Amino acid sequence: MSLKTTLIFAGIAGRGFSSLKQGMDAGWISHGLASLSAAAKTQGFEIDLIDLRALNGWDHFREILAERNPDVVGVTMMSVDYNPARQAVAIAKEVKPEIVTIIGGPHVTISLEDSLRIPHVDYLVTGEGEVTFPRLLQLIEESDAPPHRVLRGVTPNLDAIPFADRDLFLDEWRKWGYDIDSPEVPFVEELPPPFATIIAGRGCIYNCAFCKPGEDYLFGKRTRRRSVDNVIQELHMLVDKYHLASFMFHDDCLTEDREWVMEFTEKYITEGFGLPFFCQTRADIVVKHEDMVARMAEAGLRGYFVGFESGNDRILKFIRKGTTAEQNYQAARICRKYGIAVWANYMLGLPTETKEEVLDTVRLLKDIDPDYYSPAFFTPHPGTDLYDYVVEHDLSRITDYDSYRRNPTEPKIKGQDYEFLKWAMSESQRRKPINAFKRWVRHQWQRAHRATPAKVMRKLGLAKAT
Ligand code: B12
Repeated sequence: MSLKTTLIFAGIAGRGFSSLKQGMDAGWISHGLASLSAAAKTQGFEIDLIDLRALNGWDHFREILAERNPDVVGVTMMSVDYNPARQAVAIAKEVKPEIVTIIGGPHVTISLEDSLRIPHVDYLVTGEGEVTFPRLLQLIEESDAPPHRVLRGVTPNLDAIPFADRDLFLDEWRKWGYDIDSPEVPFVEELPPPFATIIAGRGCIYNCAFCKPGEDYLFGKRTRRRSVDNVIQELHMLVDKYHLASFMFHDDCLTEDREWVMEFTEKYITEGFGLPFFCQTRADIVVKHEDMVARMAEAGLRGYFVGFESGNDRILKFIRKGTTAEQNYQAARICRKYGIAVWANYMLGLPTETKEEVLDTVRLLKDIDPDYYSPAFFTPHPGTDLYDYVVEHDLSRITDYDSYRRNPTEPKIKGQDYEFLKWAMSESQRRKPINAFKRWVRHQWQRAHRATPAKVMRKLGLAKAT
């Protein structure tokens, strides 16, 4: 086939150009693009990548694009990527007016009307792209392009699509002199390189008002998970090909499916993997399924991302989290019991939230003493019920797409005192001296003994040897 397609990763809203390898925003692949690439390559298409994080500016992009001279560009975008994605499309048409431009990703799906206003876009694909993107390339190649600009992606069978094309990113990064010894950049000491992220399923059964219904438009209301065997096969491939030493699941809430987790951990143990990993969970699940937590720790789980969100029950109810402050406290205790590091996700400055309620969250964080803090100023994202609430009540202070980025730097909504929130955010991360000391001892001990929770449990006779 002669059609040449360049995929463009425009994720520079956070750290800008020349940012590759700086933290998770700039050190991880886009599974969306890696999966589209794998699907299109399997059908014989020639695909490469331009990752804006590796370039030094827009002139550099212009130069590289002219050199590559693709027939088609495909750009992915979250809402936060709107400005660089729009700019990339405009430059592509400027460099080569006959180029075909296609955009897709969460923003296109969730805010289609807004995306339709982006100039110079030939096709917009909503939903998932593994089936529809190669089909569209085929039609473009046969000069039989569809008459409609908007195509709804056909939902793929997750076991039938090829594994994410990690080399799409690695090969590109290497071209720019980045010495890559790990498919992706590890971000915590529990997960040594070579490290990779992996996705076992798409969608989430919960209904949090800061996320839903937006994500349902992308993946549907229910979660679709790959079979355990398919995920195990990918892990074998990652170990063989990249000597994988640790990984994390990107799934919104891997632990929502207890049956899947039990089957996975059983096979993971039987097949002798033993690699440490992290995944996302919820406080209520940890509390209700302590046996599953224990099993995961035995298998190699070293850390949970927990969406604690708040230490106040009214706020937890307001955001439809479906958990309680008490469950947050209990979940942290259970994690500690099994030696599982806690990565605490939480938000400050929600609509209607009072200073007293913010202080409940500060207290929660001080008490649970997480290993890692991941705070945010509440940010209303298009397509979510809380976004609609903010619009209805005229509360938004977001004036540009760049403000959807992580790492709170600026006010997001009216009615909140951001000086106070900044103080609360730093106070929430100030450890009590006793906790700082306990943490230091724990880390020294783990380092000295190269101990994983699973090894410690086996030593203490709390788990079977594998
Ligand atoms: C991993 C992840 C991250 C990683 C990003 C890693 C990376 N390099 O991309 C990190 C942790 C850095 C991150 C950060 C943020 N994230 Co995030 N993240 C995710 C998560 C959990 C998984 C993404 C993923 O890999 N999905 C699986 C792949 C296969 O799906 P996909 O990317 O959507 O791609 C498919 C389709 O969209 C489509 N498609 C995508 N691109 C294209 C392009 C073309 C041409 C076509 C045809 C099709 C197509 O086909 C793909 C295959 O089916 C999602 C939730 C989720 N479950 O998806 C949130 C999600 C994408 N993140 C979100 C948000 C809000 C953020 C933050 C803004 C949060 C914050 N305030 O800090 C930051 C922004 C970071 C920044 N750039 O500054 C939102 C986006 C909502 C929106 N309206 O844009 C999501 C949907 C979560 C949610 N429900 O709120 N995130």
